[in-house]
Amino acid sequence: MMKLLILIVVVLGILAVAQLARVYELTAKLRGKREEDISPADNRFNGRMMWVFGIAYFAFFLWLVLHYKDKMLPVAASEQGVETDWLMDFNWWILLVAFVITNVLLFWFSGKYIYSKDRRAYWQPHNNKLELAWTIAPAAVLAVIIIYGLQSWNNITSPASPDALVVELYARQFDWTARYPGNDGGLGATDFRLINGNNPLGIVTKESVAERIAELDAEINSADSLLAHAILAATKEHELSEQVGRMRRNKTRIINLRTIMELDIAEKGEASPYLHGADDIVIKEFNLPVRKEVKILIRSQDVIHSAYLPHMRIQMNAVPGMTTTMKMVPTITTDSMRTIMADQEFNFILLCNKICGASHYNMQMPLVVSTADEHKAWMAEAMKKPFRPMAEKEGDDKATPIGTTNDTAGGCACDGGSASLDE
Ligand SMILES: [Cu+2]
Repeated sequence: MMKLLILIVVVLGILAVAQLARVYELTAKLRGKREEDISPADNRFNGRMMWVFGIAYFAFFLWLVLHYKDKMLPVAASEQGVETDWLMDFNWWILLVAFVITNVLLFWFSGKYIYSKDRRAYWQPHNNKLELAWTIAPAAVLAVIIIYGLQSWNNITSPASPDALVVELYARQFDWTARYPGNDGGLGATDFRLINGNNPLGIVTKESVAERIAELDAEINSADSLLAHAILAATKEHELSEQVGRMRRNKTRIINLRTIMELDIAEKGEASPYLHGADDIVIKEFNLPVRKEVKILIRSQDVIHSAYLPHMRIQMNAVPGMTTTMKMVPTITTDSMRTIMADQEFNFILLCNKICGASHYNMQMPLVVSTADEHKAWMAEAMKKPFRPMAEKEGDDKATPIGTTNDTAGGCACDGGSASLDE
């Protein structure tokens, strides 16, 4: 109701001003005054109003800064975040200086140099020195910003040290899964063709390859017998035989993968990534030890997502078909941050920062930063837990659009999306 009243007042106000302007125009006409004739008093009034507006403008700017100060992100909780904040503040200061100088001059000059009959404007068609100055000054400032920015970027994307903790974040519509290396200290190889309910990240091991081949065999057999014995509509029959063709091609590729795996193991022995997957910890929790460098590997199953940790000030796209990476060193534990924020419910958060579909807004996972000992205990606990298949996540299937891996029309939870991607 209040809003409606305000709206009515505003509309009536605008109408009143319009009517006043109209009255002014008519009286001016009656007095035989031309519209282009502007008296020195008018000029002076407009000049003063430019000053008044300038002051109001800066006052409003100051109010905005102070009012929304506490709505900003809290202190950066990683080494990289501190540097990113420096870079951001550096940019703000440059902007602030340019903003104040240009706007003070704009309003001051408009008020001061109002039209006067006795004054002629200075005509300066060209000035090389001036041109040079205002080209070089911004170029130099930009160069500094770019060099500084590249340095910060390298600090996040350059190779991590060999003893960094490695964690993989796996994105799909619409959740995150984390993968930690097990006791062998290395992450296993992955292949999207192996993705199924038991192996949501497609980790390649001898067992998972055998399991997937057996699964495909069973599906091919049942589809074949359906084709041989059931009476089907022509379109359905066509669809089904296409599907069998896809599954057969998929199987061939997995058999190729098996050969590659065997050759790699024969060549590299224990160092082969195909031997490291069996003990990987696949988990719907994200836990990092404080003050330890972490190398984050990021993959996506379906569309482009983006792993964003606002409190750490880092972000990297998750791109299907490739692994992206970033590194950071968390510096504040969740507990300390709760004290800093005076909020016992506070949690660091991993967000998806790329609009990736209907439930994008809810694609998130809390991050717990703990002490080294707490993290060790958490890892020990995590190793014991069997992985809870992704499909159990409540309400998930409703939000998943057609064409992703939940599309079971292909008869298999993993075939529809991946097979069509390949052909
Ligand atoms: Cu997403």
